Amino acid sequence: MEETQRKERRAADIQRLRQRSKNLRQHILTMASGKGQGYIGQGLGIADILAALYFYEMKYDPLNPRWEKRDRFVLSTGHYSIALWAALVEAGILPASELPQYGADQCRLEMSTIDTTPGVEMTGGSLGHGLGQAVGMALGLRLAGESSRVFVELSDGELQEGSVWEAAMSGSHFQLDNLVAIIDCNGIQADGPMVMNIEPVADKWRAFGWETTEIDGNDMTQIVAVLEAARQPLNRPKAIVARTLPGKGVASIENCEKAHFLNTTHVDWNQARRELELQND
Ligand SMILES: Cc1ncc(C[n+]2csc(CCOP(=O)(O)OP(=O)(O)O)c2C)c(N)n1
Repeated sequence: MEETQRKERRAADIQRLRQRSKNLRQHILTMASGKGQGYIGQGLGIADILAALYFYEMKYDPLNPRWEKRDRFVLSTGHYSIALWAALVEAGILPASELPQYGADQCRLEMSTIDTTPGVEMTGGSLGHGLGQAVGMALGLRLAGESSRVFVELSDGELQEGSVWEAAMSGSHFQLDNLVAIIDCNGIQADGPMVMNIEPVADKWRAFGWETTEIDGNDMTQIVAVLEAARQPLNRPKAIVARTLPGKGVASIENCEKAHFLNTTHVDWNQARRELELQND
């Protein structure tokens, strides 16, 4: 009986999170249709992971984004900001009325993250710095005796930066149990496939001493399971290698050859919104 109840609760959680993913993707479409361009493929690809982080795993206070006991989310790839804005709107930290301003001059929803916008831990733009900052945050929190955790997103192209591996080495050296890295492996880099081969990604993280799991980053059941497993104290940081599909959920964007920075004159927004609504994964 208990097992049946547990399974039912889990199925309800997954359904609820899938709805959150859809909401995030709708917010992304609102931003993209306003601007007519942006890093839309990456945003749609990583929406499931952000939905799980913000609505299943992380603790934060929408009314007080600087709450000292919050878990930290570091978006290392500043150009993925569109996904973070969607999550922060859905979490009630930013108002939905600002979505159409994405990428406009003087707005808070910049095309690359800026830490003056509520809910943002790190200004992004220059790749290769998020993990180092996340290591520092995790170490600082532990030294302060805080139980807060640090989640950091990285991209596959970013793994070509040497600074990532210095930080990876220190994360395991300091046995940062409170640190979880999520590597968004969407298979693209700038305007084409990966420039330099980075495989086997999971083996590299294991070699650097991280507890590593590889998942389908668009499968909510797998995302929830790996986040739960990452709570386990093992005296080492956790890496989640997430394979995602750029443009996930909108066929005309999924099929784009150059999905890194999209001009969206070809996208029929009403059709895209309907597609998202009809999805029952
Ligand atoms: C240090 C640094 N070098 C180069 C760039 C320029 N740049 C911006 S996005 C990008 C592609 C990075 O690969 P990835 O994040 O995997 O690509 P995506 O999935 O967004 O296509 C590059 C090279 C940068 N922002 N920072």
